[in-house]
Amino acid sequence: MRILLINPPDRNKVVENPDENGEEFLEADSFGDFPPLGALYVLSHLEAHSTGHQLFFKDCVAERSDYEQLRAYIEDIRPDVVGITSFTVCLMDVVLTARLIREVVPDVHLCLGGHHPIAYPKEAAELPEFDSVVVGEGEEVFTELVGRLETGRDFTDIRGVYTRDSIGRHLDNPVRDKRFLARVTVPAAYVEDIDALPMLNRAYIRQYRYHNIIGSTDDLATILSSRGCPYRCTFCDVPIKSYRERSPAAVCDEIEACLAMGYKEFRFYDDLFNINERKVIAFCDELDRRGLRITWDFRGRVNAVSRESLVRARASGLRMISFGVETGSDDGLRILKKATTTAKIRQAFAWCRELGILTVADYIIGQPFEKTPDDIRRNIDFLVALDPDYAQISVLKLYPNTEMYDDATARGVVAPGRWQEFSVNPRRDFIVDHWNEFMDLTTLVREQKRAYRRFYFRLPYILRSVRQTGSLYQFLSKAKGAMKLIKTNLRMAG
Ligand code: B12
Ligand code: SF4
Repeated sequence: MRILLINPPDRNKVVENPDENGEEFLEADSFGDFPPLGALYVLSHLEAHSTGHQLFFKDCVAERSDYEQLRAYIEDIRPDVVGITSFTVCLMDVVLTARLIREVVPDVHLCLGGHHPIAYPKEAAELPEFDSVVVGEGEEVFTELVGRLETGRDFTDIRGVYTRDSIGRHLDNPVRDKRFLARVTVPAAYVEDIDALPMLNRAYIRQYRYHNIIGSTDDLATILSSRGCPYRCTFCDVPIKSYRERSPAAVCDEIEACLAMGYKEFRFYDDLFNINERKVIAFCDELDRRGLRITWDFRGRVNAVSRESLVRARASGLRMISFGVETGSDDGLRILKKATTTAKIRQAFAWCRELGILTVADYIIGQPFEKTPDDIRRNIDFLVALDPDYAQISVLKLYPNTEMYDDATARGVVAPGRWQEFSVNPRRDFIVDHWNEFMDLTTLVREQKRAYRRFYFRLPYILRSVRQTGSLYQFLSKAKGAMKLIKTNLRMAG
C-alpha cells in the first residue's frame, strides 16, 4: 500500500493573540520551524515493522505549502492510507486537508492522530471526514491498523483506535487512565517501553531546514529523551502524565545518527528534560564516554537543577535552557502549583549566568491573580530583574482538562462546552478562552506587547545581546525578531 503521514498546512490556525487588526501578534512560525516528531515516530515504527509498503512523509508547515500544492502532491502519489497529525487550534486545516485528499482519492483510508484526538476523542471520532482516529501514542497501533487494512480485517478492537461508531461503545463507561490527563476517557494507545521504539528515520525530513529563532544554527534536530510529566501545574494540559525515560545510550545513538546526517544542533523537546540531577549527569556521562561534542539545549524546571548538574552539562556542550518561570511572585507560583519559589528561580538563573549557559524565561500574563494592567507590569518587573537572555511572554490560555479551566468554569469566566463545539465545527474566528474576568483580550495582548518591548528594548540588554551574537544565523534571527517588535511598536504608536 501507499501510505502517507502528513502534517497539514496551518493556514487557518485559530488566532490566539489578536492584534489591533485581528491578526496574530505572534505567529506560530515566529519562533522557528520544528519537526512533527510524533508523526515521524509513527512512520518510523511502521517502516521498521512492516514490509511491502511505499511510505511518504510531508510537512506542509515547514514547506509553507498551500492547498493547491497539496492537491498536486496527492494527485501525484495517490495514497491508499493517510495518517494526519493534528493540533486542536489547527483543526480547520486538518479537516480541509482530509476533504481535499478524499476528493482526489475517494477510496483512501483517512486516519486522524496527534494532539487533537487525545484532547477530544469523542468529537474527533465523530468528524465525518475520517475513517478512523487514534487516541494516544500511535506507533504500535497505527502499524497494527495498516496490517488490518491490508487484509481487510476489522480494526476496532485495537486499543486506542476508533471509528465514529465504535467509540460509542466506550462513552457510557468512561475510563480513568492515570497515565493521561483526565480528559482521555476512552482506552488510549500507550507505549510502555519507549526505548524499544525504532530510531526515528530522519531521511523523511532531511530536506527541511528546521530551526529555532533563538538557536545557534539553521539546521536543528529536535529530540526526546523522555515522555510525559508528573507535575500538576494548574494551567498545563500536557497530555501524558506518566513519565518514561529513554536510556542515555539510546539517546546518544540517535544523536550519532543525526550527526552522521549533518545536523548541527540539538533541542530536547521533552516536557521536562531535567526531572532530576541524576538523569542530566547520566546523559552527559554518555556524551563524554563517546566523545560527542554537540551544541544542545533543553526545556526544564528550576527546582530540579543543581549547580553540579549545570557544570557537567555546560562542559558537555549545553548552550541554553528554557525554564517555565511563568510568574514572578511566590503567591502566584503557589496558586499555579509550580512547586517552586522565586528564590529557586533566581538561583537557577544566577548559576546559568555564572556558567555561561543562556537562559529563556517562559512567562505567562493574564493570570487570575493579575487584576489590573499594573499587576501585570509589576509581574514583569520580576522578569526584567531576572534578566534572562530571552523571554517568551504568552497570554494565559484556558485549556479544558486543567485545574485552571475548572476554576474558570466554576466562576463563570468561561462558558463550558465551547471547545467541544469548536471540535465538531471548527472555524478560524474561534476565540481561545482567556481569564477575562478582570481584563479583556485586547488589553491582555496590549500588555503582552508592552512587556515584550520593555524586556527587549533595554540598552544594556541590547548591548549584551550584540556581544553574544556568534553567527550570521543568530544575527539575522535577532534582527528579524527586533524588526517584528519595532513594527508592532510603530503600529501601537500610530
Ligand atoms: C514540540 C511541541 C511543539 C513544537 C513542534 C510541534 C510538532 N509539530 O510536533 C512547536 C513549537 C512547533 C509547537 C507548536 C505549537 N504547539 Co506544541 N507542543 C510540543 C510538545 C512540547 C511536544 C510534542 C512532541 O513532540 N511530543 C512527543 C511525541 C512523540 O508525541 P506526540 O507529538 O503526541 O505524537 C504521538 C501521538 O500524538 C500520536 N500521533 C501524532 N501524530 C499522529 C498521526 C497519526 C496518523 C497517528 C496514528 C498518531 C499520531 O503518536 C505519536 C507518537 O506516540 C507538546 C507537549 C506534549 N508533550 O505533547 C506541545 C503541544 C503538542 N503543543 C500544543 C500547542 C497548543 C501548540 C501551539 C498551538 C502553541 C501556540 N499557541 O502556538 C502551536 C501550534 C503549532 C502550529 N502548527 O500552529 C498543545 C496541543 C494541544 C492540542 N490539543 O492541540 C501541546 C499538547 C501542549 C500544550 N498544551 O502546549 N509545539
Ligand atoms: S507546565 Fe511543565 S512542569 Fe508543569 S505540568 Fe506542564 S510540562 Fe509539567
